[in-house]
Amino acid sequence: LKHPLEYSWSLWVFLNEKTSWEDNLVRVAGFNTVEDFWCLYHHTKLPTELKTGQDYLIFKESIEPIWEHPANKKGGRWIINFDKSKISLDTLWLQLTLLMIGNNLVHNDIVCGAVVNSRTKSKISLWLSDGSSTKKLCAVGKELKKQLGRIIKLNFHLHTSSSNMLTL
Ligand code: M7G
Repeated sequence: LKHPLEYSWSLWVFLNEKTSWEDNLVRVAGFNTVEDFWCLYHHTKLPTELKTGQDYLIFKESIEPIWEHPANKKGGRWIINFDKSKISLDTLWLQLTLLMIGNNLVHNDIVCGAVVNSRTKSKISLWLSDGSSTKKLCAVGKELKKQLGRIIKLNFHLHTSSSNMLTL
């Protein structure tokens, strides 16, 4: 017997090989049990093993990991700034993934997915569907701070804007 997750999820990779942004997005696999997640985890590279410019994206199965998708259109993301000397990108990514797929945050209904960008300055972010409810966004942000160690700062950006909407 496998242990079911509350939602079904997809792992995507952004390959950074093609000219058009969208052509780089590839859905790797789906999972909806704890066991299938770990199987996928052990068969894929760690974020730090990706090439610079590549991303991992884990999203609810019904949501494409793009701003244009209806679930993301009016939403935004918490960008997680952390102390790289105290926690590694790989560890933080795993911790965030487990919180998300385990339904261990708050307002799990507005959680769309999480992204790790392998860059010179790598980033991890959590995408939420409802950018209008400051109360809900902050509740999720505070929960992230409470549950993830070594977070320096959280910045919320709407997908439609590059400016900072909230800081925690
Ligand atoms: P990024 O990969 O999120 O961050 O966005 P980075 O600046 O650290 O690399 C880089 C660029 O990719 C954006 O400026 C857009 O041109 C494109 N891009 C990123 N996202 C997430 C999307 C998206 O959801 N839709 C579209 N159309 N382009 C995107």
